[in-house]
Amino acid sequence: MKERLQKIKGDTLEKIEKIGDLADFEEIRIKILGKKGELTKVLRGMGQIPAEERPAMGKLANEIRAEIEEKLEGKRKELEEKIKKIQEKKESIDVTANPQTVEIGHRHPLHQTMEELEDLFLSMGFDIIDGPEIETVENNFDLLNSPKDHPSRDRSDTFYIDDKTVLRTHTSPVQIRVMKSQELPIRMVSAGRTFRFDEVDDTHSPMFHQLEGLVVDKNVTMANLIDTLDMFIHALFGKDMKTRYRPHYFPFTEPSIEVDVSCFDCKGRGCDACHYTGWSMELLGGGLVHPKVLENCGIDSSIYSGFAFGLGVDRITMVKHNISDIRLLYENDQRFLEQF
Ligand code: FA5
Repeated sequence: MKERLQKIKGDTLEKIEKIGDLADFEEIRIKILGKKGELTKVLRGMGQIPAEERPAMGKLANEIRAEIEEKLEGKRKELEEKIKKIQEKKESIDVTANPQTVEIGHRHPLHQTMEELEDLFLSMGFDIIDGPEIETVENNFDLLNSPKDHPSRDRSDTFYIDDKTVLRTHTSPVQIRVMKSQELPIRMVSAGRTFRFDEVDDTHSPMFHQLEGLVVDKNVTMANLIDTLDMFIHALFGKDMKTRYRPHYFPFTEPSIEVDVSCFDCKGRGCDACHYTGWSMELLGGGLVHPKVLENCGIDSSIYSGFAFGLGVDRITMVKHNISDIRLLYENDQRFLEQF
């Protein structure tokens, strides 16, 4: 019995020394001290040894058990300390480490222009209104006095959803929505996406952006329109920018105009970019709101008049940043976009 106890003690202390983790620890503890453990079995077998040897053997067995328990407890503390250190190392923050650089983006140049335009018109006393990109044919064409046979209504020019619904071809239907629902006088701008079946080239995209402007009040004249447009063009491009107002035709304005600004490259002297005309590409259309459109919205055209305009936001962005091709605005090449 004595030899057996000494062997258990020797083997166990050796194994405890080699314990590497808590799983090993638990395995060894159960193997020796568990219900069916080696030492437990010996202690349970005490009753079978001669009575005179029992006290000495019992004392030895208890001493060995206490020694093993003490060693195990020491090992447990050592393992827990080790785990704590690993955990602390994992969770600690090295304040001297190089910070990871996070690339912060910015608004797309088209949105920058749109916001700049909105701020400008806001400062001139205009309200900012939102309009839907999916419109009724009635608002997009009929109520804007665009006749049934107008080419812009053709299926080859317009994206139809069904016979009564289109992807709006311009922001002008917002005029109808506002005139029908708001009290007079009206002074509003509305910017957003527009869609046309246009062939893609350097100045045309099938999806582009417009900003609509509308003023309805008593005694509104062409002079008010031209003054407002001059003010915004000079605020956006600088006082030296020249403007040219050309007569034009829109079904919903009468009279109608189109507006050009001097070429940004040569400032009007004539160069390759402007084909030696001195003028940039066409930027916007406008005019006095057609009396029929006012009447369509329930406004008495013998008392009220109005002006309206529609700017091409993409083209204004191109002139502003000297961008030669509209496609660059839609390719999302970061090397291009990060310049703005
Ligand atoms: C219109 O869309 C009228 N609704 C503007 C208007 C509003 C007139 C209120 C009178 C009163 P237009 O089709 O010319 O007009 O387009 C206006 C501007 O949008 C153009 O001057 C141009 O700058 C821009 N634009 C037109 N088509 C495209 C296109 N495919 N890609 C990029 N820009 C375009």
